[in-house]
Amino acid sequence: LEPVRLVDYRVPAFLIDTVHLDIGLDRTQTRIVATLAIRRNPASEERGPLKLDGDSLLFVEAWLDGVPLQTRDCIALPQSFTLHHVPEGSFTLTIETRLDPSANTQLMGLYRSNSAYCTQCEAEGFRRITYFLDRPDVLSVYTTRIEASFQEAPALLANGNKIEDGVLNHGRHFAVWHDPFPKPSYLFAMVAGDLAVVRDSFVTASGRHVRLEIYVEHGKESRCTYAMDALKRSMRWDEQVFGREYDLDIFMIVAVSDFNMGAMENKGLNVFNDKYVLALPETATDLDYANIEAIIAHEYFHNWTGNRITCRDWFQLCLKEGLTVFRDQEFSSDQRSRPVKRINDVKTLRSQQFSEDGGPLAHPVRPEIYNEINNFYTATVYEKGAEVVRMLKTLIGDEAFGKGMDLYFERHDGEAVTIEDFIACFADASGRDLSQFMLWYRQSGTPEIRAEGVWDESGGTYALTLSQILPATPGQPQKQPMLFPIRLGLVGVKGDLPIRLDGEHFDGLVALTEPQQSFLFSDVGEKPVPSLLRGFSAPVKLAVDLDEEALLTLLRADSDPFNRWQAAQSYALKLLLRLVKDSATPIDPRFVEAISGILARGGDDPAFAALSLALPSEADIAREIGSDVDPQAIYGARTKLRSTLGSHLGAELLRTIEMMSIDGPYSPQARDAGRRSLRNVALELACANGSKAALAVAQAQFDNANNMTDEMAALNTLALSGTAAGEQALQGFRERYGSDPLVVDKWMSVQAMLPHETTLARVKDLMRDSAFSLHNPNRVRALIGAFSANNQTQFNRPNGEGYSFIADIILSIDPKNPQLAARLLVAFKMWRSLEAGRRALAAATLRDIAARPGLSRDVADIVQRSLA
Ligand code: B3K
Ligand code: ZN
Repeated sequence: LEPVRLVDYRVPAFLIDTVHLDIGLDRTQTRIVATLAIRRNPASEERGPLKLDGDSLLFVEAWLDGVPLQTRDCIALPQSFTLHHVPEGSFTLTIETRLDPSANTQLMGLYRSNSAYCTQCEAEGFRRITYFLDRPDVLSVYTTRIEASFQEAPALLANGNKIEDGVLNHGRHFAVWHDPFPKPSYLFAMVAGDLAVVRDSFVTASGRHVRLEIYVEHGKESRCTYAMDALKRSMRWDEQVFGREYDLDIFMIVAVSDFNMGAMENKGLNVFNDKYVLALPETATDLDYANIEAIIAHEYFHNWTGNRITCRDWFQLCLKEGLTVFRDQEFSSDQRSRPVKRINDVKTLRSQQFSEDGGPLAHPVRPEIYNEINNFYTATVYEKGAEVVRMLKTLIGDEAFGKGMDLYFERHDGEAVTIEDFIACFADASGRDLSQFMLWYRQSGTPEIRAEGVWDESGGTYALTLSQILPATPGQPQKQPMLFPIRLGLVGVKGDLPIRLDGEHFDGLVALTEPQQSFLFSDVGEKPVPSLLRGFSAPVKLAVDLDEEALLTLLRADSDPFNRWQAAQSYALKLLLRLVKDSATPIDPRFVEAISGILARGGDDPAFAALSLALPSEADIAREIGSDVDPQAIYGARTKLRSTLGSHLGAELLRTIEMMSIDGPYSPQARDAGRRSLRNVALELACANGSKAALAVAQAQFDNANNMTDEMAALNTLALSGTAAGEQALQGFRERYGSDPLVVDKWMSVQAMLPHETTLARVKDLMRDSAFSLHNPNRVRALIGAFSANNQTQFNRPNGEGYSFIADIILSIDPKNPQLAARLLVAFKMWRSLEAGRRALAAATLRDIAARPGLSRDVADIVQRSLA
């Protein structure tokens, strides 16, 4: 593999001011004629020939300023096009290529999904359509003419505004789209097909009218209502909170069923995985609704953070992704409950990002080297990238952060920039030196913060010592001390103590900049419990020795909701770790009592209570143990704690289930979703000891639910019980929803995640189900991905069968869709922390994959880094 390095960045030797694309659609013989207005980049020293990127292209012909090029003038290969003698000044280069969209199984470039044509260009898919300087710092104004059979593709869409359309001979028609905003090639998109459209409109703050259109398969129109509503709320929110207005006359979203990721922010024409657009109460869960809201917002917000201001190179991916995730998190917090959103985001961060950062695939938020850029759309770039923006806001304060954002938009609109450019805006706005802060972009690994406190009763002081430990990560044995915003408070029996730091009223925030630092708080009249890292103010592992009593104090009296939740988690984790070591450890009655207390107060904030009741996951426990992990022992410990809680709290759980039931029609709003989540967590716990009464409640819920959230929760609980009723429910569900792929995906996932001995055989059976296909990423992720990523005991079967099963699937998908195959392979990211037997089997499986000839770059890169 040939790595690409940040230090090798050079400005482009040529600029492409305009692009005219002429696309003649045909299922197997699509004709592309690209006319590029090119000139040498005055900022570049390079004087050589013009070399354009290509990927598997079939060249037909080329013209220079309208004159056909001879074979001696240029070399056209599948992977590149070179023009030897470049004219002085501006010139036009016209290149014709042929594509076979039907044969495109990678889902990059121009491909077919069901009966529609669509494109995906980020990161390097445009070069699969035509030869180009396919890099994000080449910004061009695009005009796209699409021609197709009217019957096959009545809808012809591309970026920008439609400037012309018309009817042609032989049943063909055309449309011309013009996008006035210069953009990099990765934001190009084109869609054509026989699609239904749902229309709405939006008036911007300055009074401009914008047409909104969502395109879906015929018959799915009624499933777009929520997405459209989320879009309008996103547009308003970005005006109100970031002062950003939409800029074209039309904004379109297309839902397709074959898509490698969640969605894509192409200028004015977002393309979505249909899973993140389509929703009806009877087909989508509360989580689906929340995801739709967040992803619609995320892609829309990219219009400013990503599109108007884009990345100079792919190393800067977090410039747009970390910032846009931060923005969508803030949006969801404002639309729903801020503490609940924060807890959920931290759960995702810990499960996805901390595990990545602690294993062989660890990389900085801004990587400095890559083999395959598609493998860097990671939790580190996205989720940790968002945490870095959040920390910046915490450090410099809301006002300076707002000014910094305004400055960023003002200074860099229309440019392709770097993280340094971004951070400079905040340094300028706040007057702060942010050079140490930059280490968050450069140093990989999850820092550990150790805290120790000493209370001096007679002097009424509390000395808190914080130290930072920065573990070695791939390629980074040594690290420099980093800057951490630590929100904290001291909590007494009745709540937060009003304390002073260095004689001043303490505002709740300290900055840790040294390897070790002490802070002396005064006015501490009673023995305090430190509440550290409030709101999870930095993405770190916190090591602080709090005993059970201290955790109970926080759980009861901390003013910070995140740390109240964290106290319950930490308590459960303490218990679980003891149970993993010794399964005979008795369950601490104070914990059961605390859970009972959470149940009793559940009605105050059901969503929050539900999160507090949910025990740390098997993966959470594994991460905490860190090495020589035995997934079966973890499962056993967690099962024992769940069933003990179920037995001790049976009556209270049933009461909560009853209290949280909702009369009337389904609403996806946070209030009702919170009640359902508490009800369903309680249901799962109540059934954990096999209680007949509780299982009967689950059965009734399964039979009578008026929404997919409750139906799925009941199905999951029944299936987990391993009873005949569970099997019957699974069968009934399949019969009920057989024709709805997105719902059948859920049914597949539930079964793939069952922690039962029979699950692997079941998954193999399900692969023969008519609804399954190895070609569709959603199907593969629902069944195979759910098994490998979310079934700790069965994926990690002690005999290695789980590993070899996944390896075979990866190898069979790789030739068709390398991105999908590489994603599945990431399931091995924690292999080094397993106990010796499983570790050896996982290593053997990885080595076997690595030894196969003809691996894609995507898979080769992941497997090599995993083994390094
Ligand atoms: N920018 C796209 C991701 C593209 C992934 C390419 N392999 C979606 C998003 O983050 O909004
Ligand atoms: Zn994004």
